[in-house]
Amino acid sequence: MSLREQIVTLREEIQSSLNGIASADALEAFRLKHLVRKGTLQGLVEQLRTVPADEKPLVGKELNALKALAEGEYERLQKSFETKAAEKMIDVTLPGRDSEIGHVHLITQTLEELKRIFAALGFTVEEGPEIEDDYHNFEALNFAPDHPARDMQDTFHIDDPAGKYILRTHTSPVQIRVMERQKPPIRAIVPGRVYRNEAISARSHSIFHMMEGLVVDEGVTFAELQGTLLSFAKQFYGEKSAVRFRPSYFPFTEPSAEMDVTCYLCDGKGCRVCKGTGWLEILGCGMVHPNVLRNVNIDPEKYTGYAFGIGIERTAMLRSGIDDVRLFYENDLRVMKQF
Ligand code: 2U9
Repeated sequence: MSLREQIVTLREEIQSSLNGIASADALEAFRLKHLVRKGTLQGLVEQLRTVPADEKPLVGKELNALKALAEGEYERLQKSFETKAAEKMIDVTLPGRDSEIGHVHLITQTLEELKRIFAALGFTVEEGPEIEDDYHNFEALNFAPDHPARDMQDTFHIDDPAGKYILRTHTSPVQIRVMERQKPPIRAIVPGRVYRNEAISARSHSIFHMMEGLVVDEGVTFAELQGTLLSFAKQFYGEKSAVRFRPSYFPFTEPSAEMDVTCYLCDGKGCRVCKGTGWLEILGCGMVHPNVLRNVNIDPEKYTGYAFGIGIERTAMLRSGIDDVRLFYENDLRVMKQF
């Protein structure tokens, strides 16, 4: 084979093996075969002596071009393997990356704390369905048939054939179910999610959480309600807290009241949060209406009861300084991480 033919053959071999080089080891094998002093290229260079003088410049040029190609490609591949190796190396001097650990949502934290306080006061925790019927959500609770809360506008209705089901607007139907299956003494709290068809704003949302309480037994009085809720307020808002009761109205309680607690931010002196009054409205309460007891076959002549309801979002907002309920449901980590 003439030297020119050998150059062509070697070029093909070099080119095809360059294409297949995928590791630093393969590249080293390539170098040892072609680029060292006893390698294929140098072997051809040595044969140049045997080429007739008039062909030498051309053949020499071709051989040089092949050498330049092989060496150039070798260097390019070597560099790329070096960068890949460097990228794989771990810099042990860099600070470690913390893995992010999630935590319980502020609404859940608030519910957990309320449950803990009332469990210590002897309350059991009860749960019930979020899809309710009109009877348990309204009728059994002494809502008049034409009460505005029963309006299609205020309540979410389920698209069922009988048109009977709704999303519960409060957790009170659960207490009805508890009394239907259990006779007094009853001492229960009911935390849960409720739904109202309201325009969503900073103050109200179509989904929110509440926790209600119910105590039914012989001889239960408004004084017992006051003592229990004062104990709760001191544990939740601080030992120094005082409470006051203002008359109110709910269909399911009579008499009904709103309970205020002294503003824990200004100790009752008046500030931005309590709007200068020194008091924060924190819950509604009252003595269970005799009609409600009758509806679940509990004799109101023998038994009395009290009940209360706490809005969780409102409670969490008061304590955390969050001023927009929508933030609870947007799950923006910049907000979530603060609580
Ligand atoms: C039964 C009998 C009585 C539950 C009560 C309130 C007062 C009350 C609101 C607080 C803020 C709901 O989240 S909120 O909008 N609740 O003011 N709730 S008494 O009374 C009951 C419940 C069930 C069988």
